[in-house]
Amino acid sequence: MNPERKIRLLVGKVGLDGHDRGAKVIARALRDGGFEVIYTGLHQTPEMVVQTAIQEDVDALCLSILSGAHMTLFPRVIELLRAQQAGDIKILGGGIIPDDDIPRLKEAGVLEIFTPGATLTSIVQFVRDNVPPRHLEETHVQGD
Ligand code: B12
Repeated sequence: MNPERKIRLLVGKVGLDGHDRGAKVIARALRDGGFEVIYTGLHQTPEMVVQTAIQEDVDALCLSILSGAHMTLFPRVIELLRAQQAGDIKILGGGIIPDDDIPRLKEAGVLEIFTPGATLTSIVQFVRDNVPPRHLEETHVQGD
């Protein structure tokens, strides 16, 4: 693997939530920020999003949830990632998420949550500072 490769991100929408404006805004901002971005589209199951994240070998999964189902969907996604030895994929989240839920989501394994008013610059900077490439150990050439 090329150690210079761009950080790869999956922007995902899980559940019945039809609010996709924020996800699209975030996907565009991250792409403009220099990352490789894949967007799942609406109405994915946690299983589908996790499968895509693994197949696309992303460094972080960026979930946008405005439906109120975050306390069910985030932990389920994390559980599925860990079950498939992909628990090192970072999870970022955003959307309509009450302040009281944020510490509990972080305890469950979400790296950071961004709510309405978060600037796109701060989100891009957070990814730069906190999402390292996975699989760095694979950069060793056999015989080294
Ligand atoms: C526009 C809107 C709609 C549009 C959606 C259009 C679309 N294609 O997205 C329409 C009219 C379709 C709609 C419908 C409904 N809506 Co509506 N909608 C809104 C509204 C007014 C704005 C959402 C928005 O687009 N904001 C602009 C984007 C850019 O902001 P954002 O998504 O919040 O993203 C920012 C941050 O949250 C963060 N972020 C978001 N995701 C992510 C992800 C990552 C990884 C990161 C890092 C950051 C991040 O970064 C962004 C920049 O700051 C909100 C109220 C509000 N003020 O938020 C209600 C709101 C979300 N809707 C609500 C509801 C209830 C509904 C309906 C159920 C209403 C109904 N009874 O029919 C339906 C559900 C439809 C469905 N199938 O899901 C509620 C949700 C309540 C809750 N979760 O507790 C809200 C909060 C209104 C309210 N105050 O009650 N809605």
